[in-house]
Amino acid sequence: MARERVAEGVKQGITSIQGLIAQGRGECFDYLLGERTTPSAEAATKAAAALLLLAKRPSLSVNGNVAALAPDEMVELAAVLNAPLEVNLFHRSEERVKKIADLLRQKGARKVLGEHPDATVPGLEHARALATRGGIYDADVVLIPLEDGDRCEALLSMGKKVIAIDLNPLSRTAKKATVSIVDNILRAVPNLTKQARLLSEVPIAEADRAVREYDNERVLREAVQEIQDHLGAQFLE
Ligand code: PTJ
Repeated sequence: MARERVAEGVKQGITSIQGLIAQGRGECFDYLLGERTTPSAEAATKAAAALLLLAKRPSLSVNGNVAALAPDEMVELAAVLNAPLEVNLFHRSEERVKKIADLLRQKGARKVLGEHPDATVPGLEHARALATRGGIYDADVVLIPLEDGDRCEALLSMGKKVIAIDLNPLSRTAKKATVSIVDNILRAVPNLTKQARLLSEVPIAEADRAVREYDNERVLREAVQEIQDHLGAQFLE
């Protein structure tokens, strides 16, 4: 089903052709993880929700794969956090930016940025550096699902906290991000919304603690161990 959504995204001009390769890689890692939300991903999701709730200016990045796979889910998360969605493409074309922005608005998004970038992220080649003030450019916490390593590092260099959603626990993005959710975006974003709702109903100290106690390197080691355990269990069957 997810593969069909991404293929349809390419046909509609929403997803890049390279997005198909990213989808294939994601499917492979999801298979290795057992196509489930693991305990380490749960822990990362709670810390990510806490970071987003504590943020002064959270911002959510949307690319062609995210728009094909989870547009409704991203719009709902943005509403719960009262955060803007920003279309931010690696293989940028103005036409694709507009199609994705239109799709998000059609799904009910209140604030969609990215069509009129007015700033650049230092350290990236021009088209890939484009960002918007009031969105990713001056956000303190940015959610980057299915993102490449250079962009993740460039945002961190600006002093931002970066939350990645990436099924590959060995990717540069996952290793560098402040919080890496090693889970399928289809499961991760609804879980993130649920956690954000739960945390917003308890004292703020709970969110503070979730952030303070979080250790991304430990979570990534656990994700790799979860893959090994899952594969080991396959051989025992
Ligand atoms: O729309 P654009 O032009 O911005 O391009 C978007 C892609 C995704 C093509 C671009 O950012 C890219 O090339 O990304 P990468 O370097 O292929 O990284 C994508 C990462 O997302 C890989 O580590 C995949 O394993 C992971 N991934 C793929 N599908 C999913 C996923 N992670 C979570 N959920 C998925 N469904």
